[in-house]
Amino acid sequence: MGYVNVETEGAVAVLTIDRPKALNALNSEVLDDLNAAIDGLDLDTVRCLVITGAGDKSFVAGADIGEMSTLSKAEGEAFGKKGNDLFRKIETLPIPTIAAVNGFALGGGNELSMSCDIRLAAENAVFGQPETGLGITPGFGGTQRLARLIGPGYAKQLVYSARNIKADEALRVGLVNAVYPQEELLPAAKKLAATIAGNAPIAVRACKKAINEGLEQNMDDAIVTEEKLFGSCFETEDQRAGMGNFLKKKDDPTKVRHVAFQNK
Ligand code: DAK
Repeated sequence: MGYVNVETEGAVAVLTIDRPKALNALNSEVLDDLNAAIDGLDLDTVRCLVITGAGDKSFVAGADIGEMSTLSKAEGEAFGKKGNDLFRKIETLPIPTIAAVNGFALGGGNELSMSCDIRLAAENAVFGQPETGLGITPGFGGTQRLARLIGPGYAKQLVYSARNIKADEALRVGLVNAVYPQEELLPAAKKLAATIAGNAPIAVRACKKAINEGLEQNMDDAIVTEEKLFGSCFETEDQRAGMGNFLKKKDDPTKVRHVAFQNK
């Protein structure tokens, strides 16, 4: 697909945004290609998704400033909606998502990484919301997701000041989960994705839903959300296989039995 390469290894899919001449900046075509790539995933077989950028310099250097510079108010709103609809689709995708941030993650790039469940970074990664320096607000959910992820105080400081931060600071404030040397980043992301994909898919999906939906609710309602999703795992083949495996292991503690979960 034009600006997005899709590679599937077992139950893990890797989407690579590939627009090197603009450091993988998001123009309308890249957004369309990313949307089509996500729609094209076979969620019966793919159990975890990794999103990364081509090359070793940039994840995504933001929304395309050239394209945005001439937008009218109405066009700006439409562009914002296109990105927001896509990022929300990624955020609510039933399967877990990992952003492997291999360089600049600025503006829309940071916002894309934040629409994923987990962020892993290369040592050269740079994060930021530079929009106020460009005369605009973050437009793809940056004000909302950054504040939820790292807390309003630090998010406000970064958004108001338009200051970029390096991987070590991103790790310290909890924006990323881990930092790797550049060449180890994608293998580490794929390894984590494979670990996640090896667990019971119905349960993993239910956990994602429980965490995402519960965070939008008060604790009483959130606990009910969890109860329902917990209940939904029962009578599945995966629940029977997973618990059965544990009980069998108890009979023979020297044997480690791997469960091949069926997603049923
Ligand atoms: N857009 C378009 N082209 C970009 C780009 C971008 N965001 N970032 C880099 N490029 C292009 C450069 O123009 C250059 O192209 P040529 O001149 O070679 O043709 C090429 O990529 C290489 O970049 P540099 O030569 O600048 O490379 P350096 O290593 O010197 O610098 C840099 C790398 C990432 C520090 C620098 O390129 C940079 O500052 N880029 C801009 C980063 C940025 O400000 N990103 C945030 C964009 S704002 C909204 C919807 C969405 C948004 C807002 C509102 N609504 C509609 C409500 C989102 C906004 C953003 O994402």
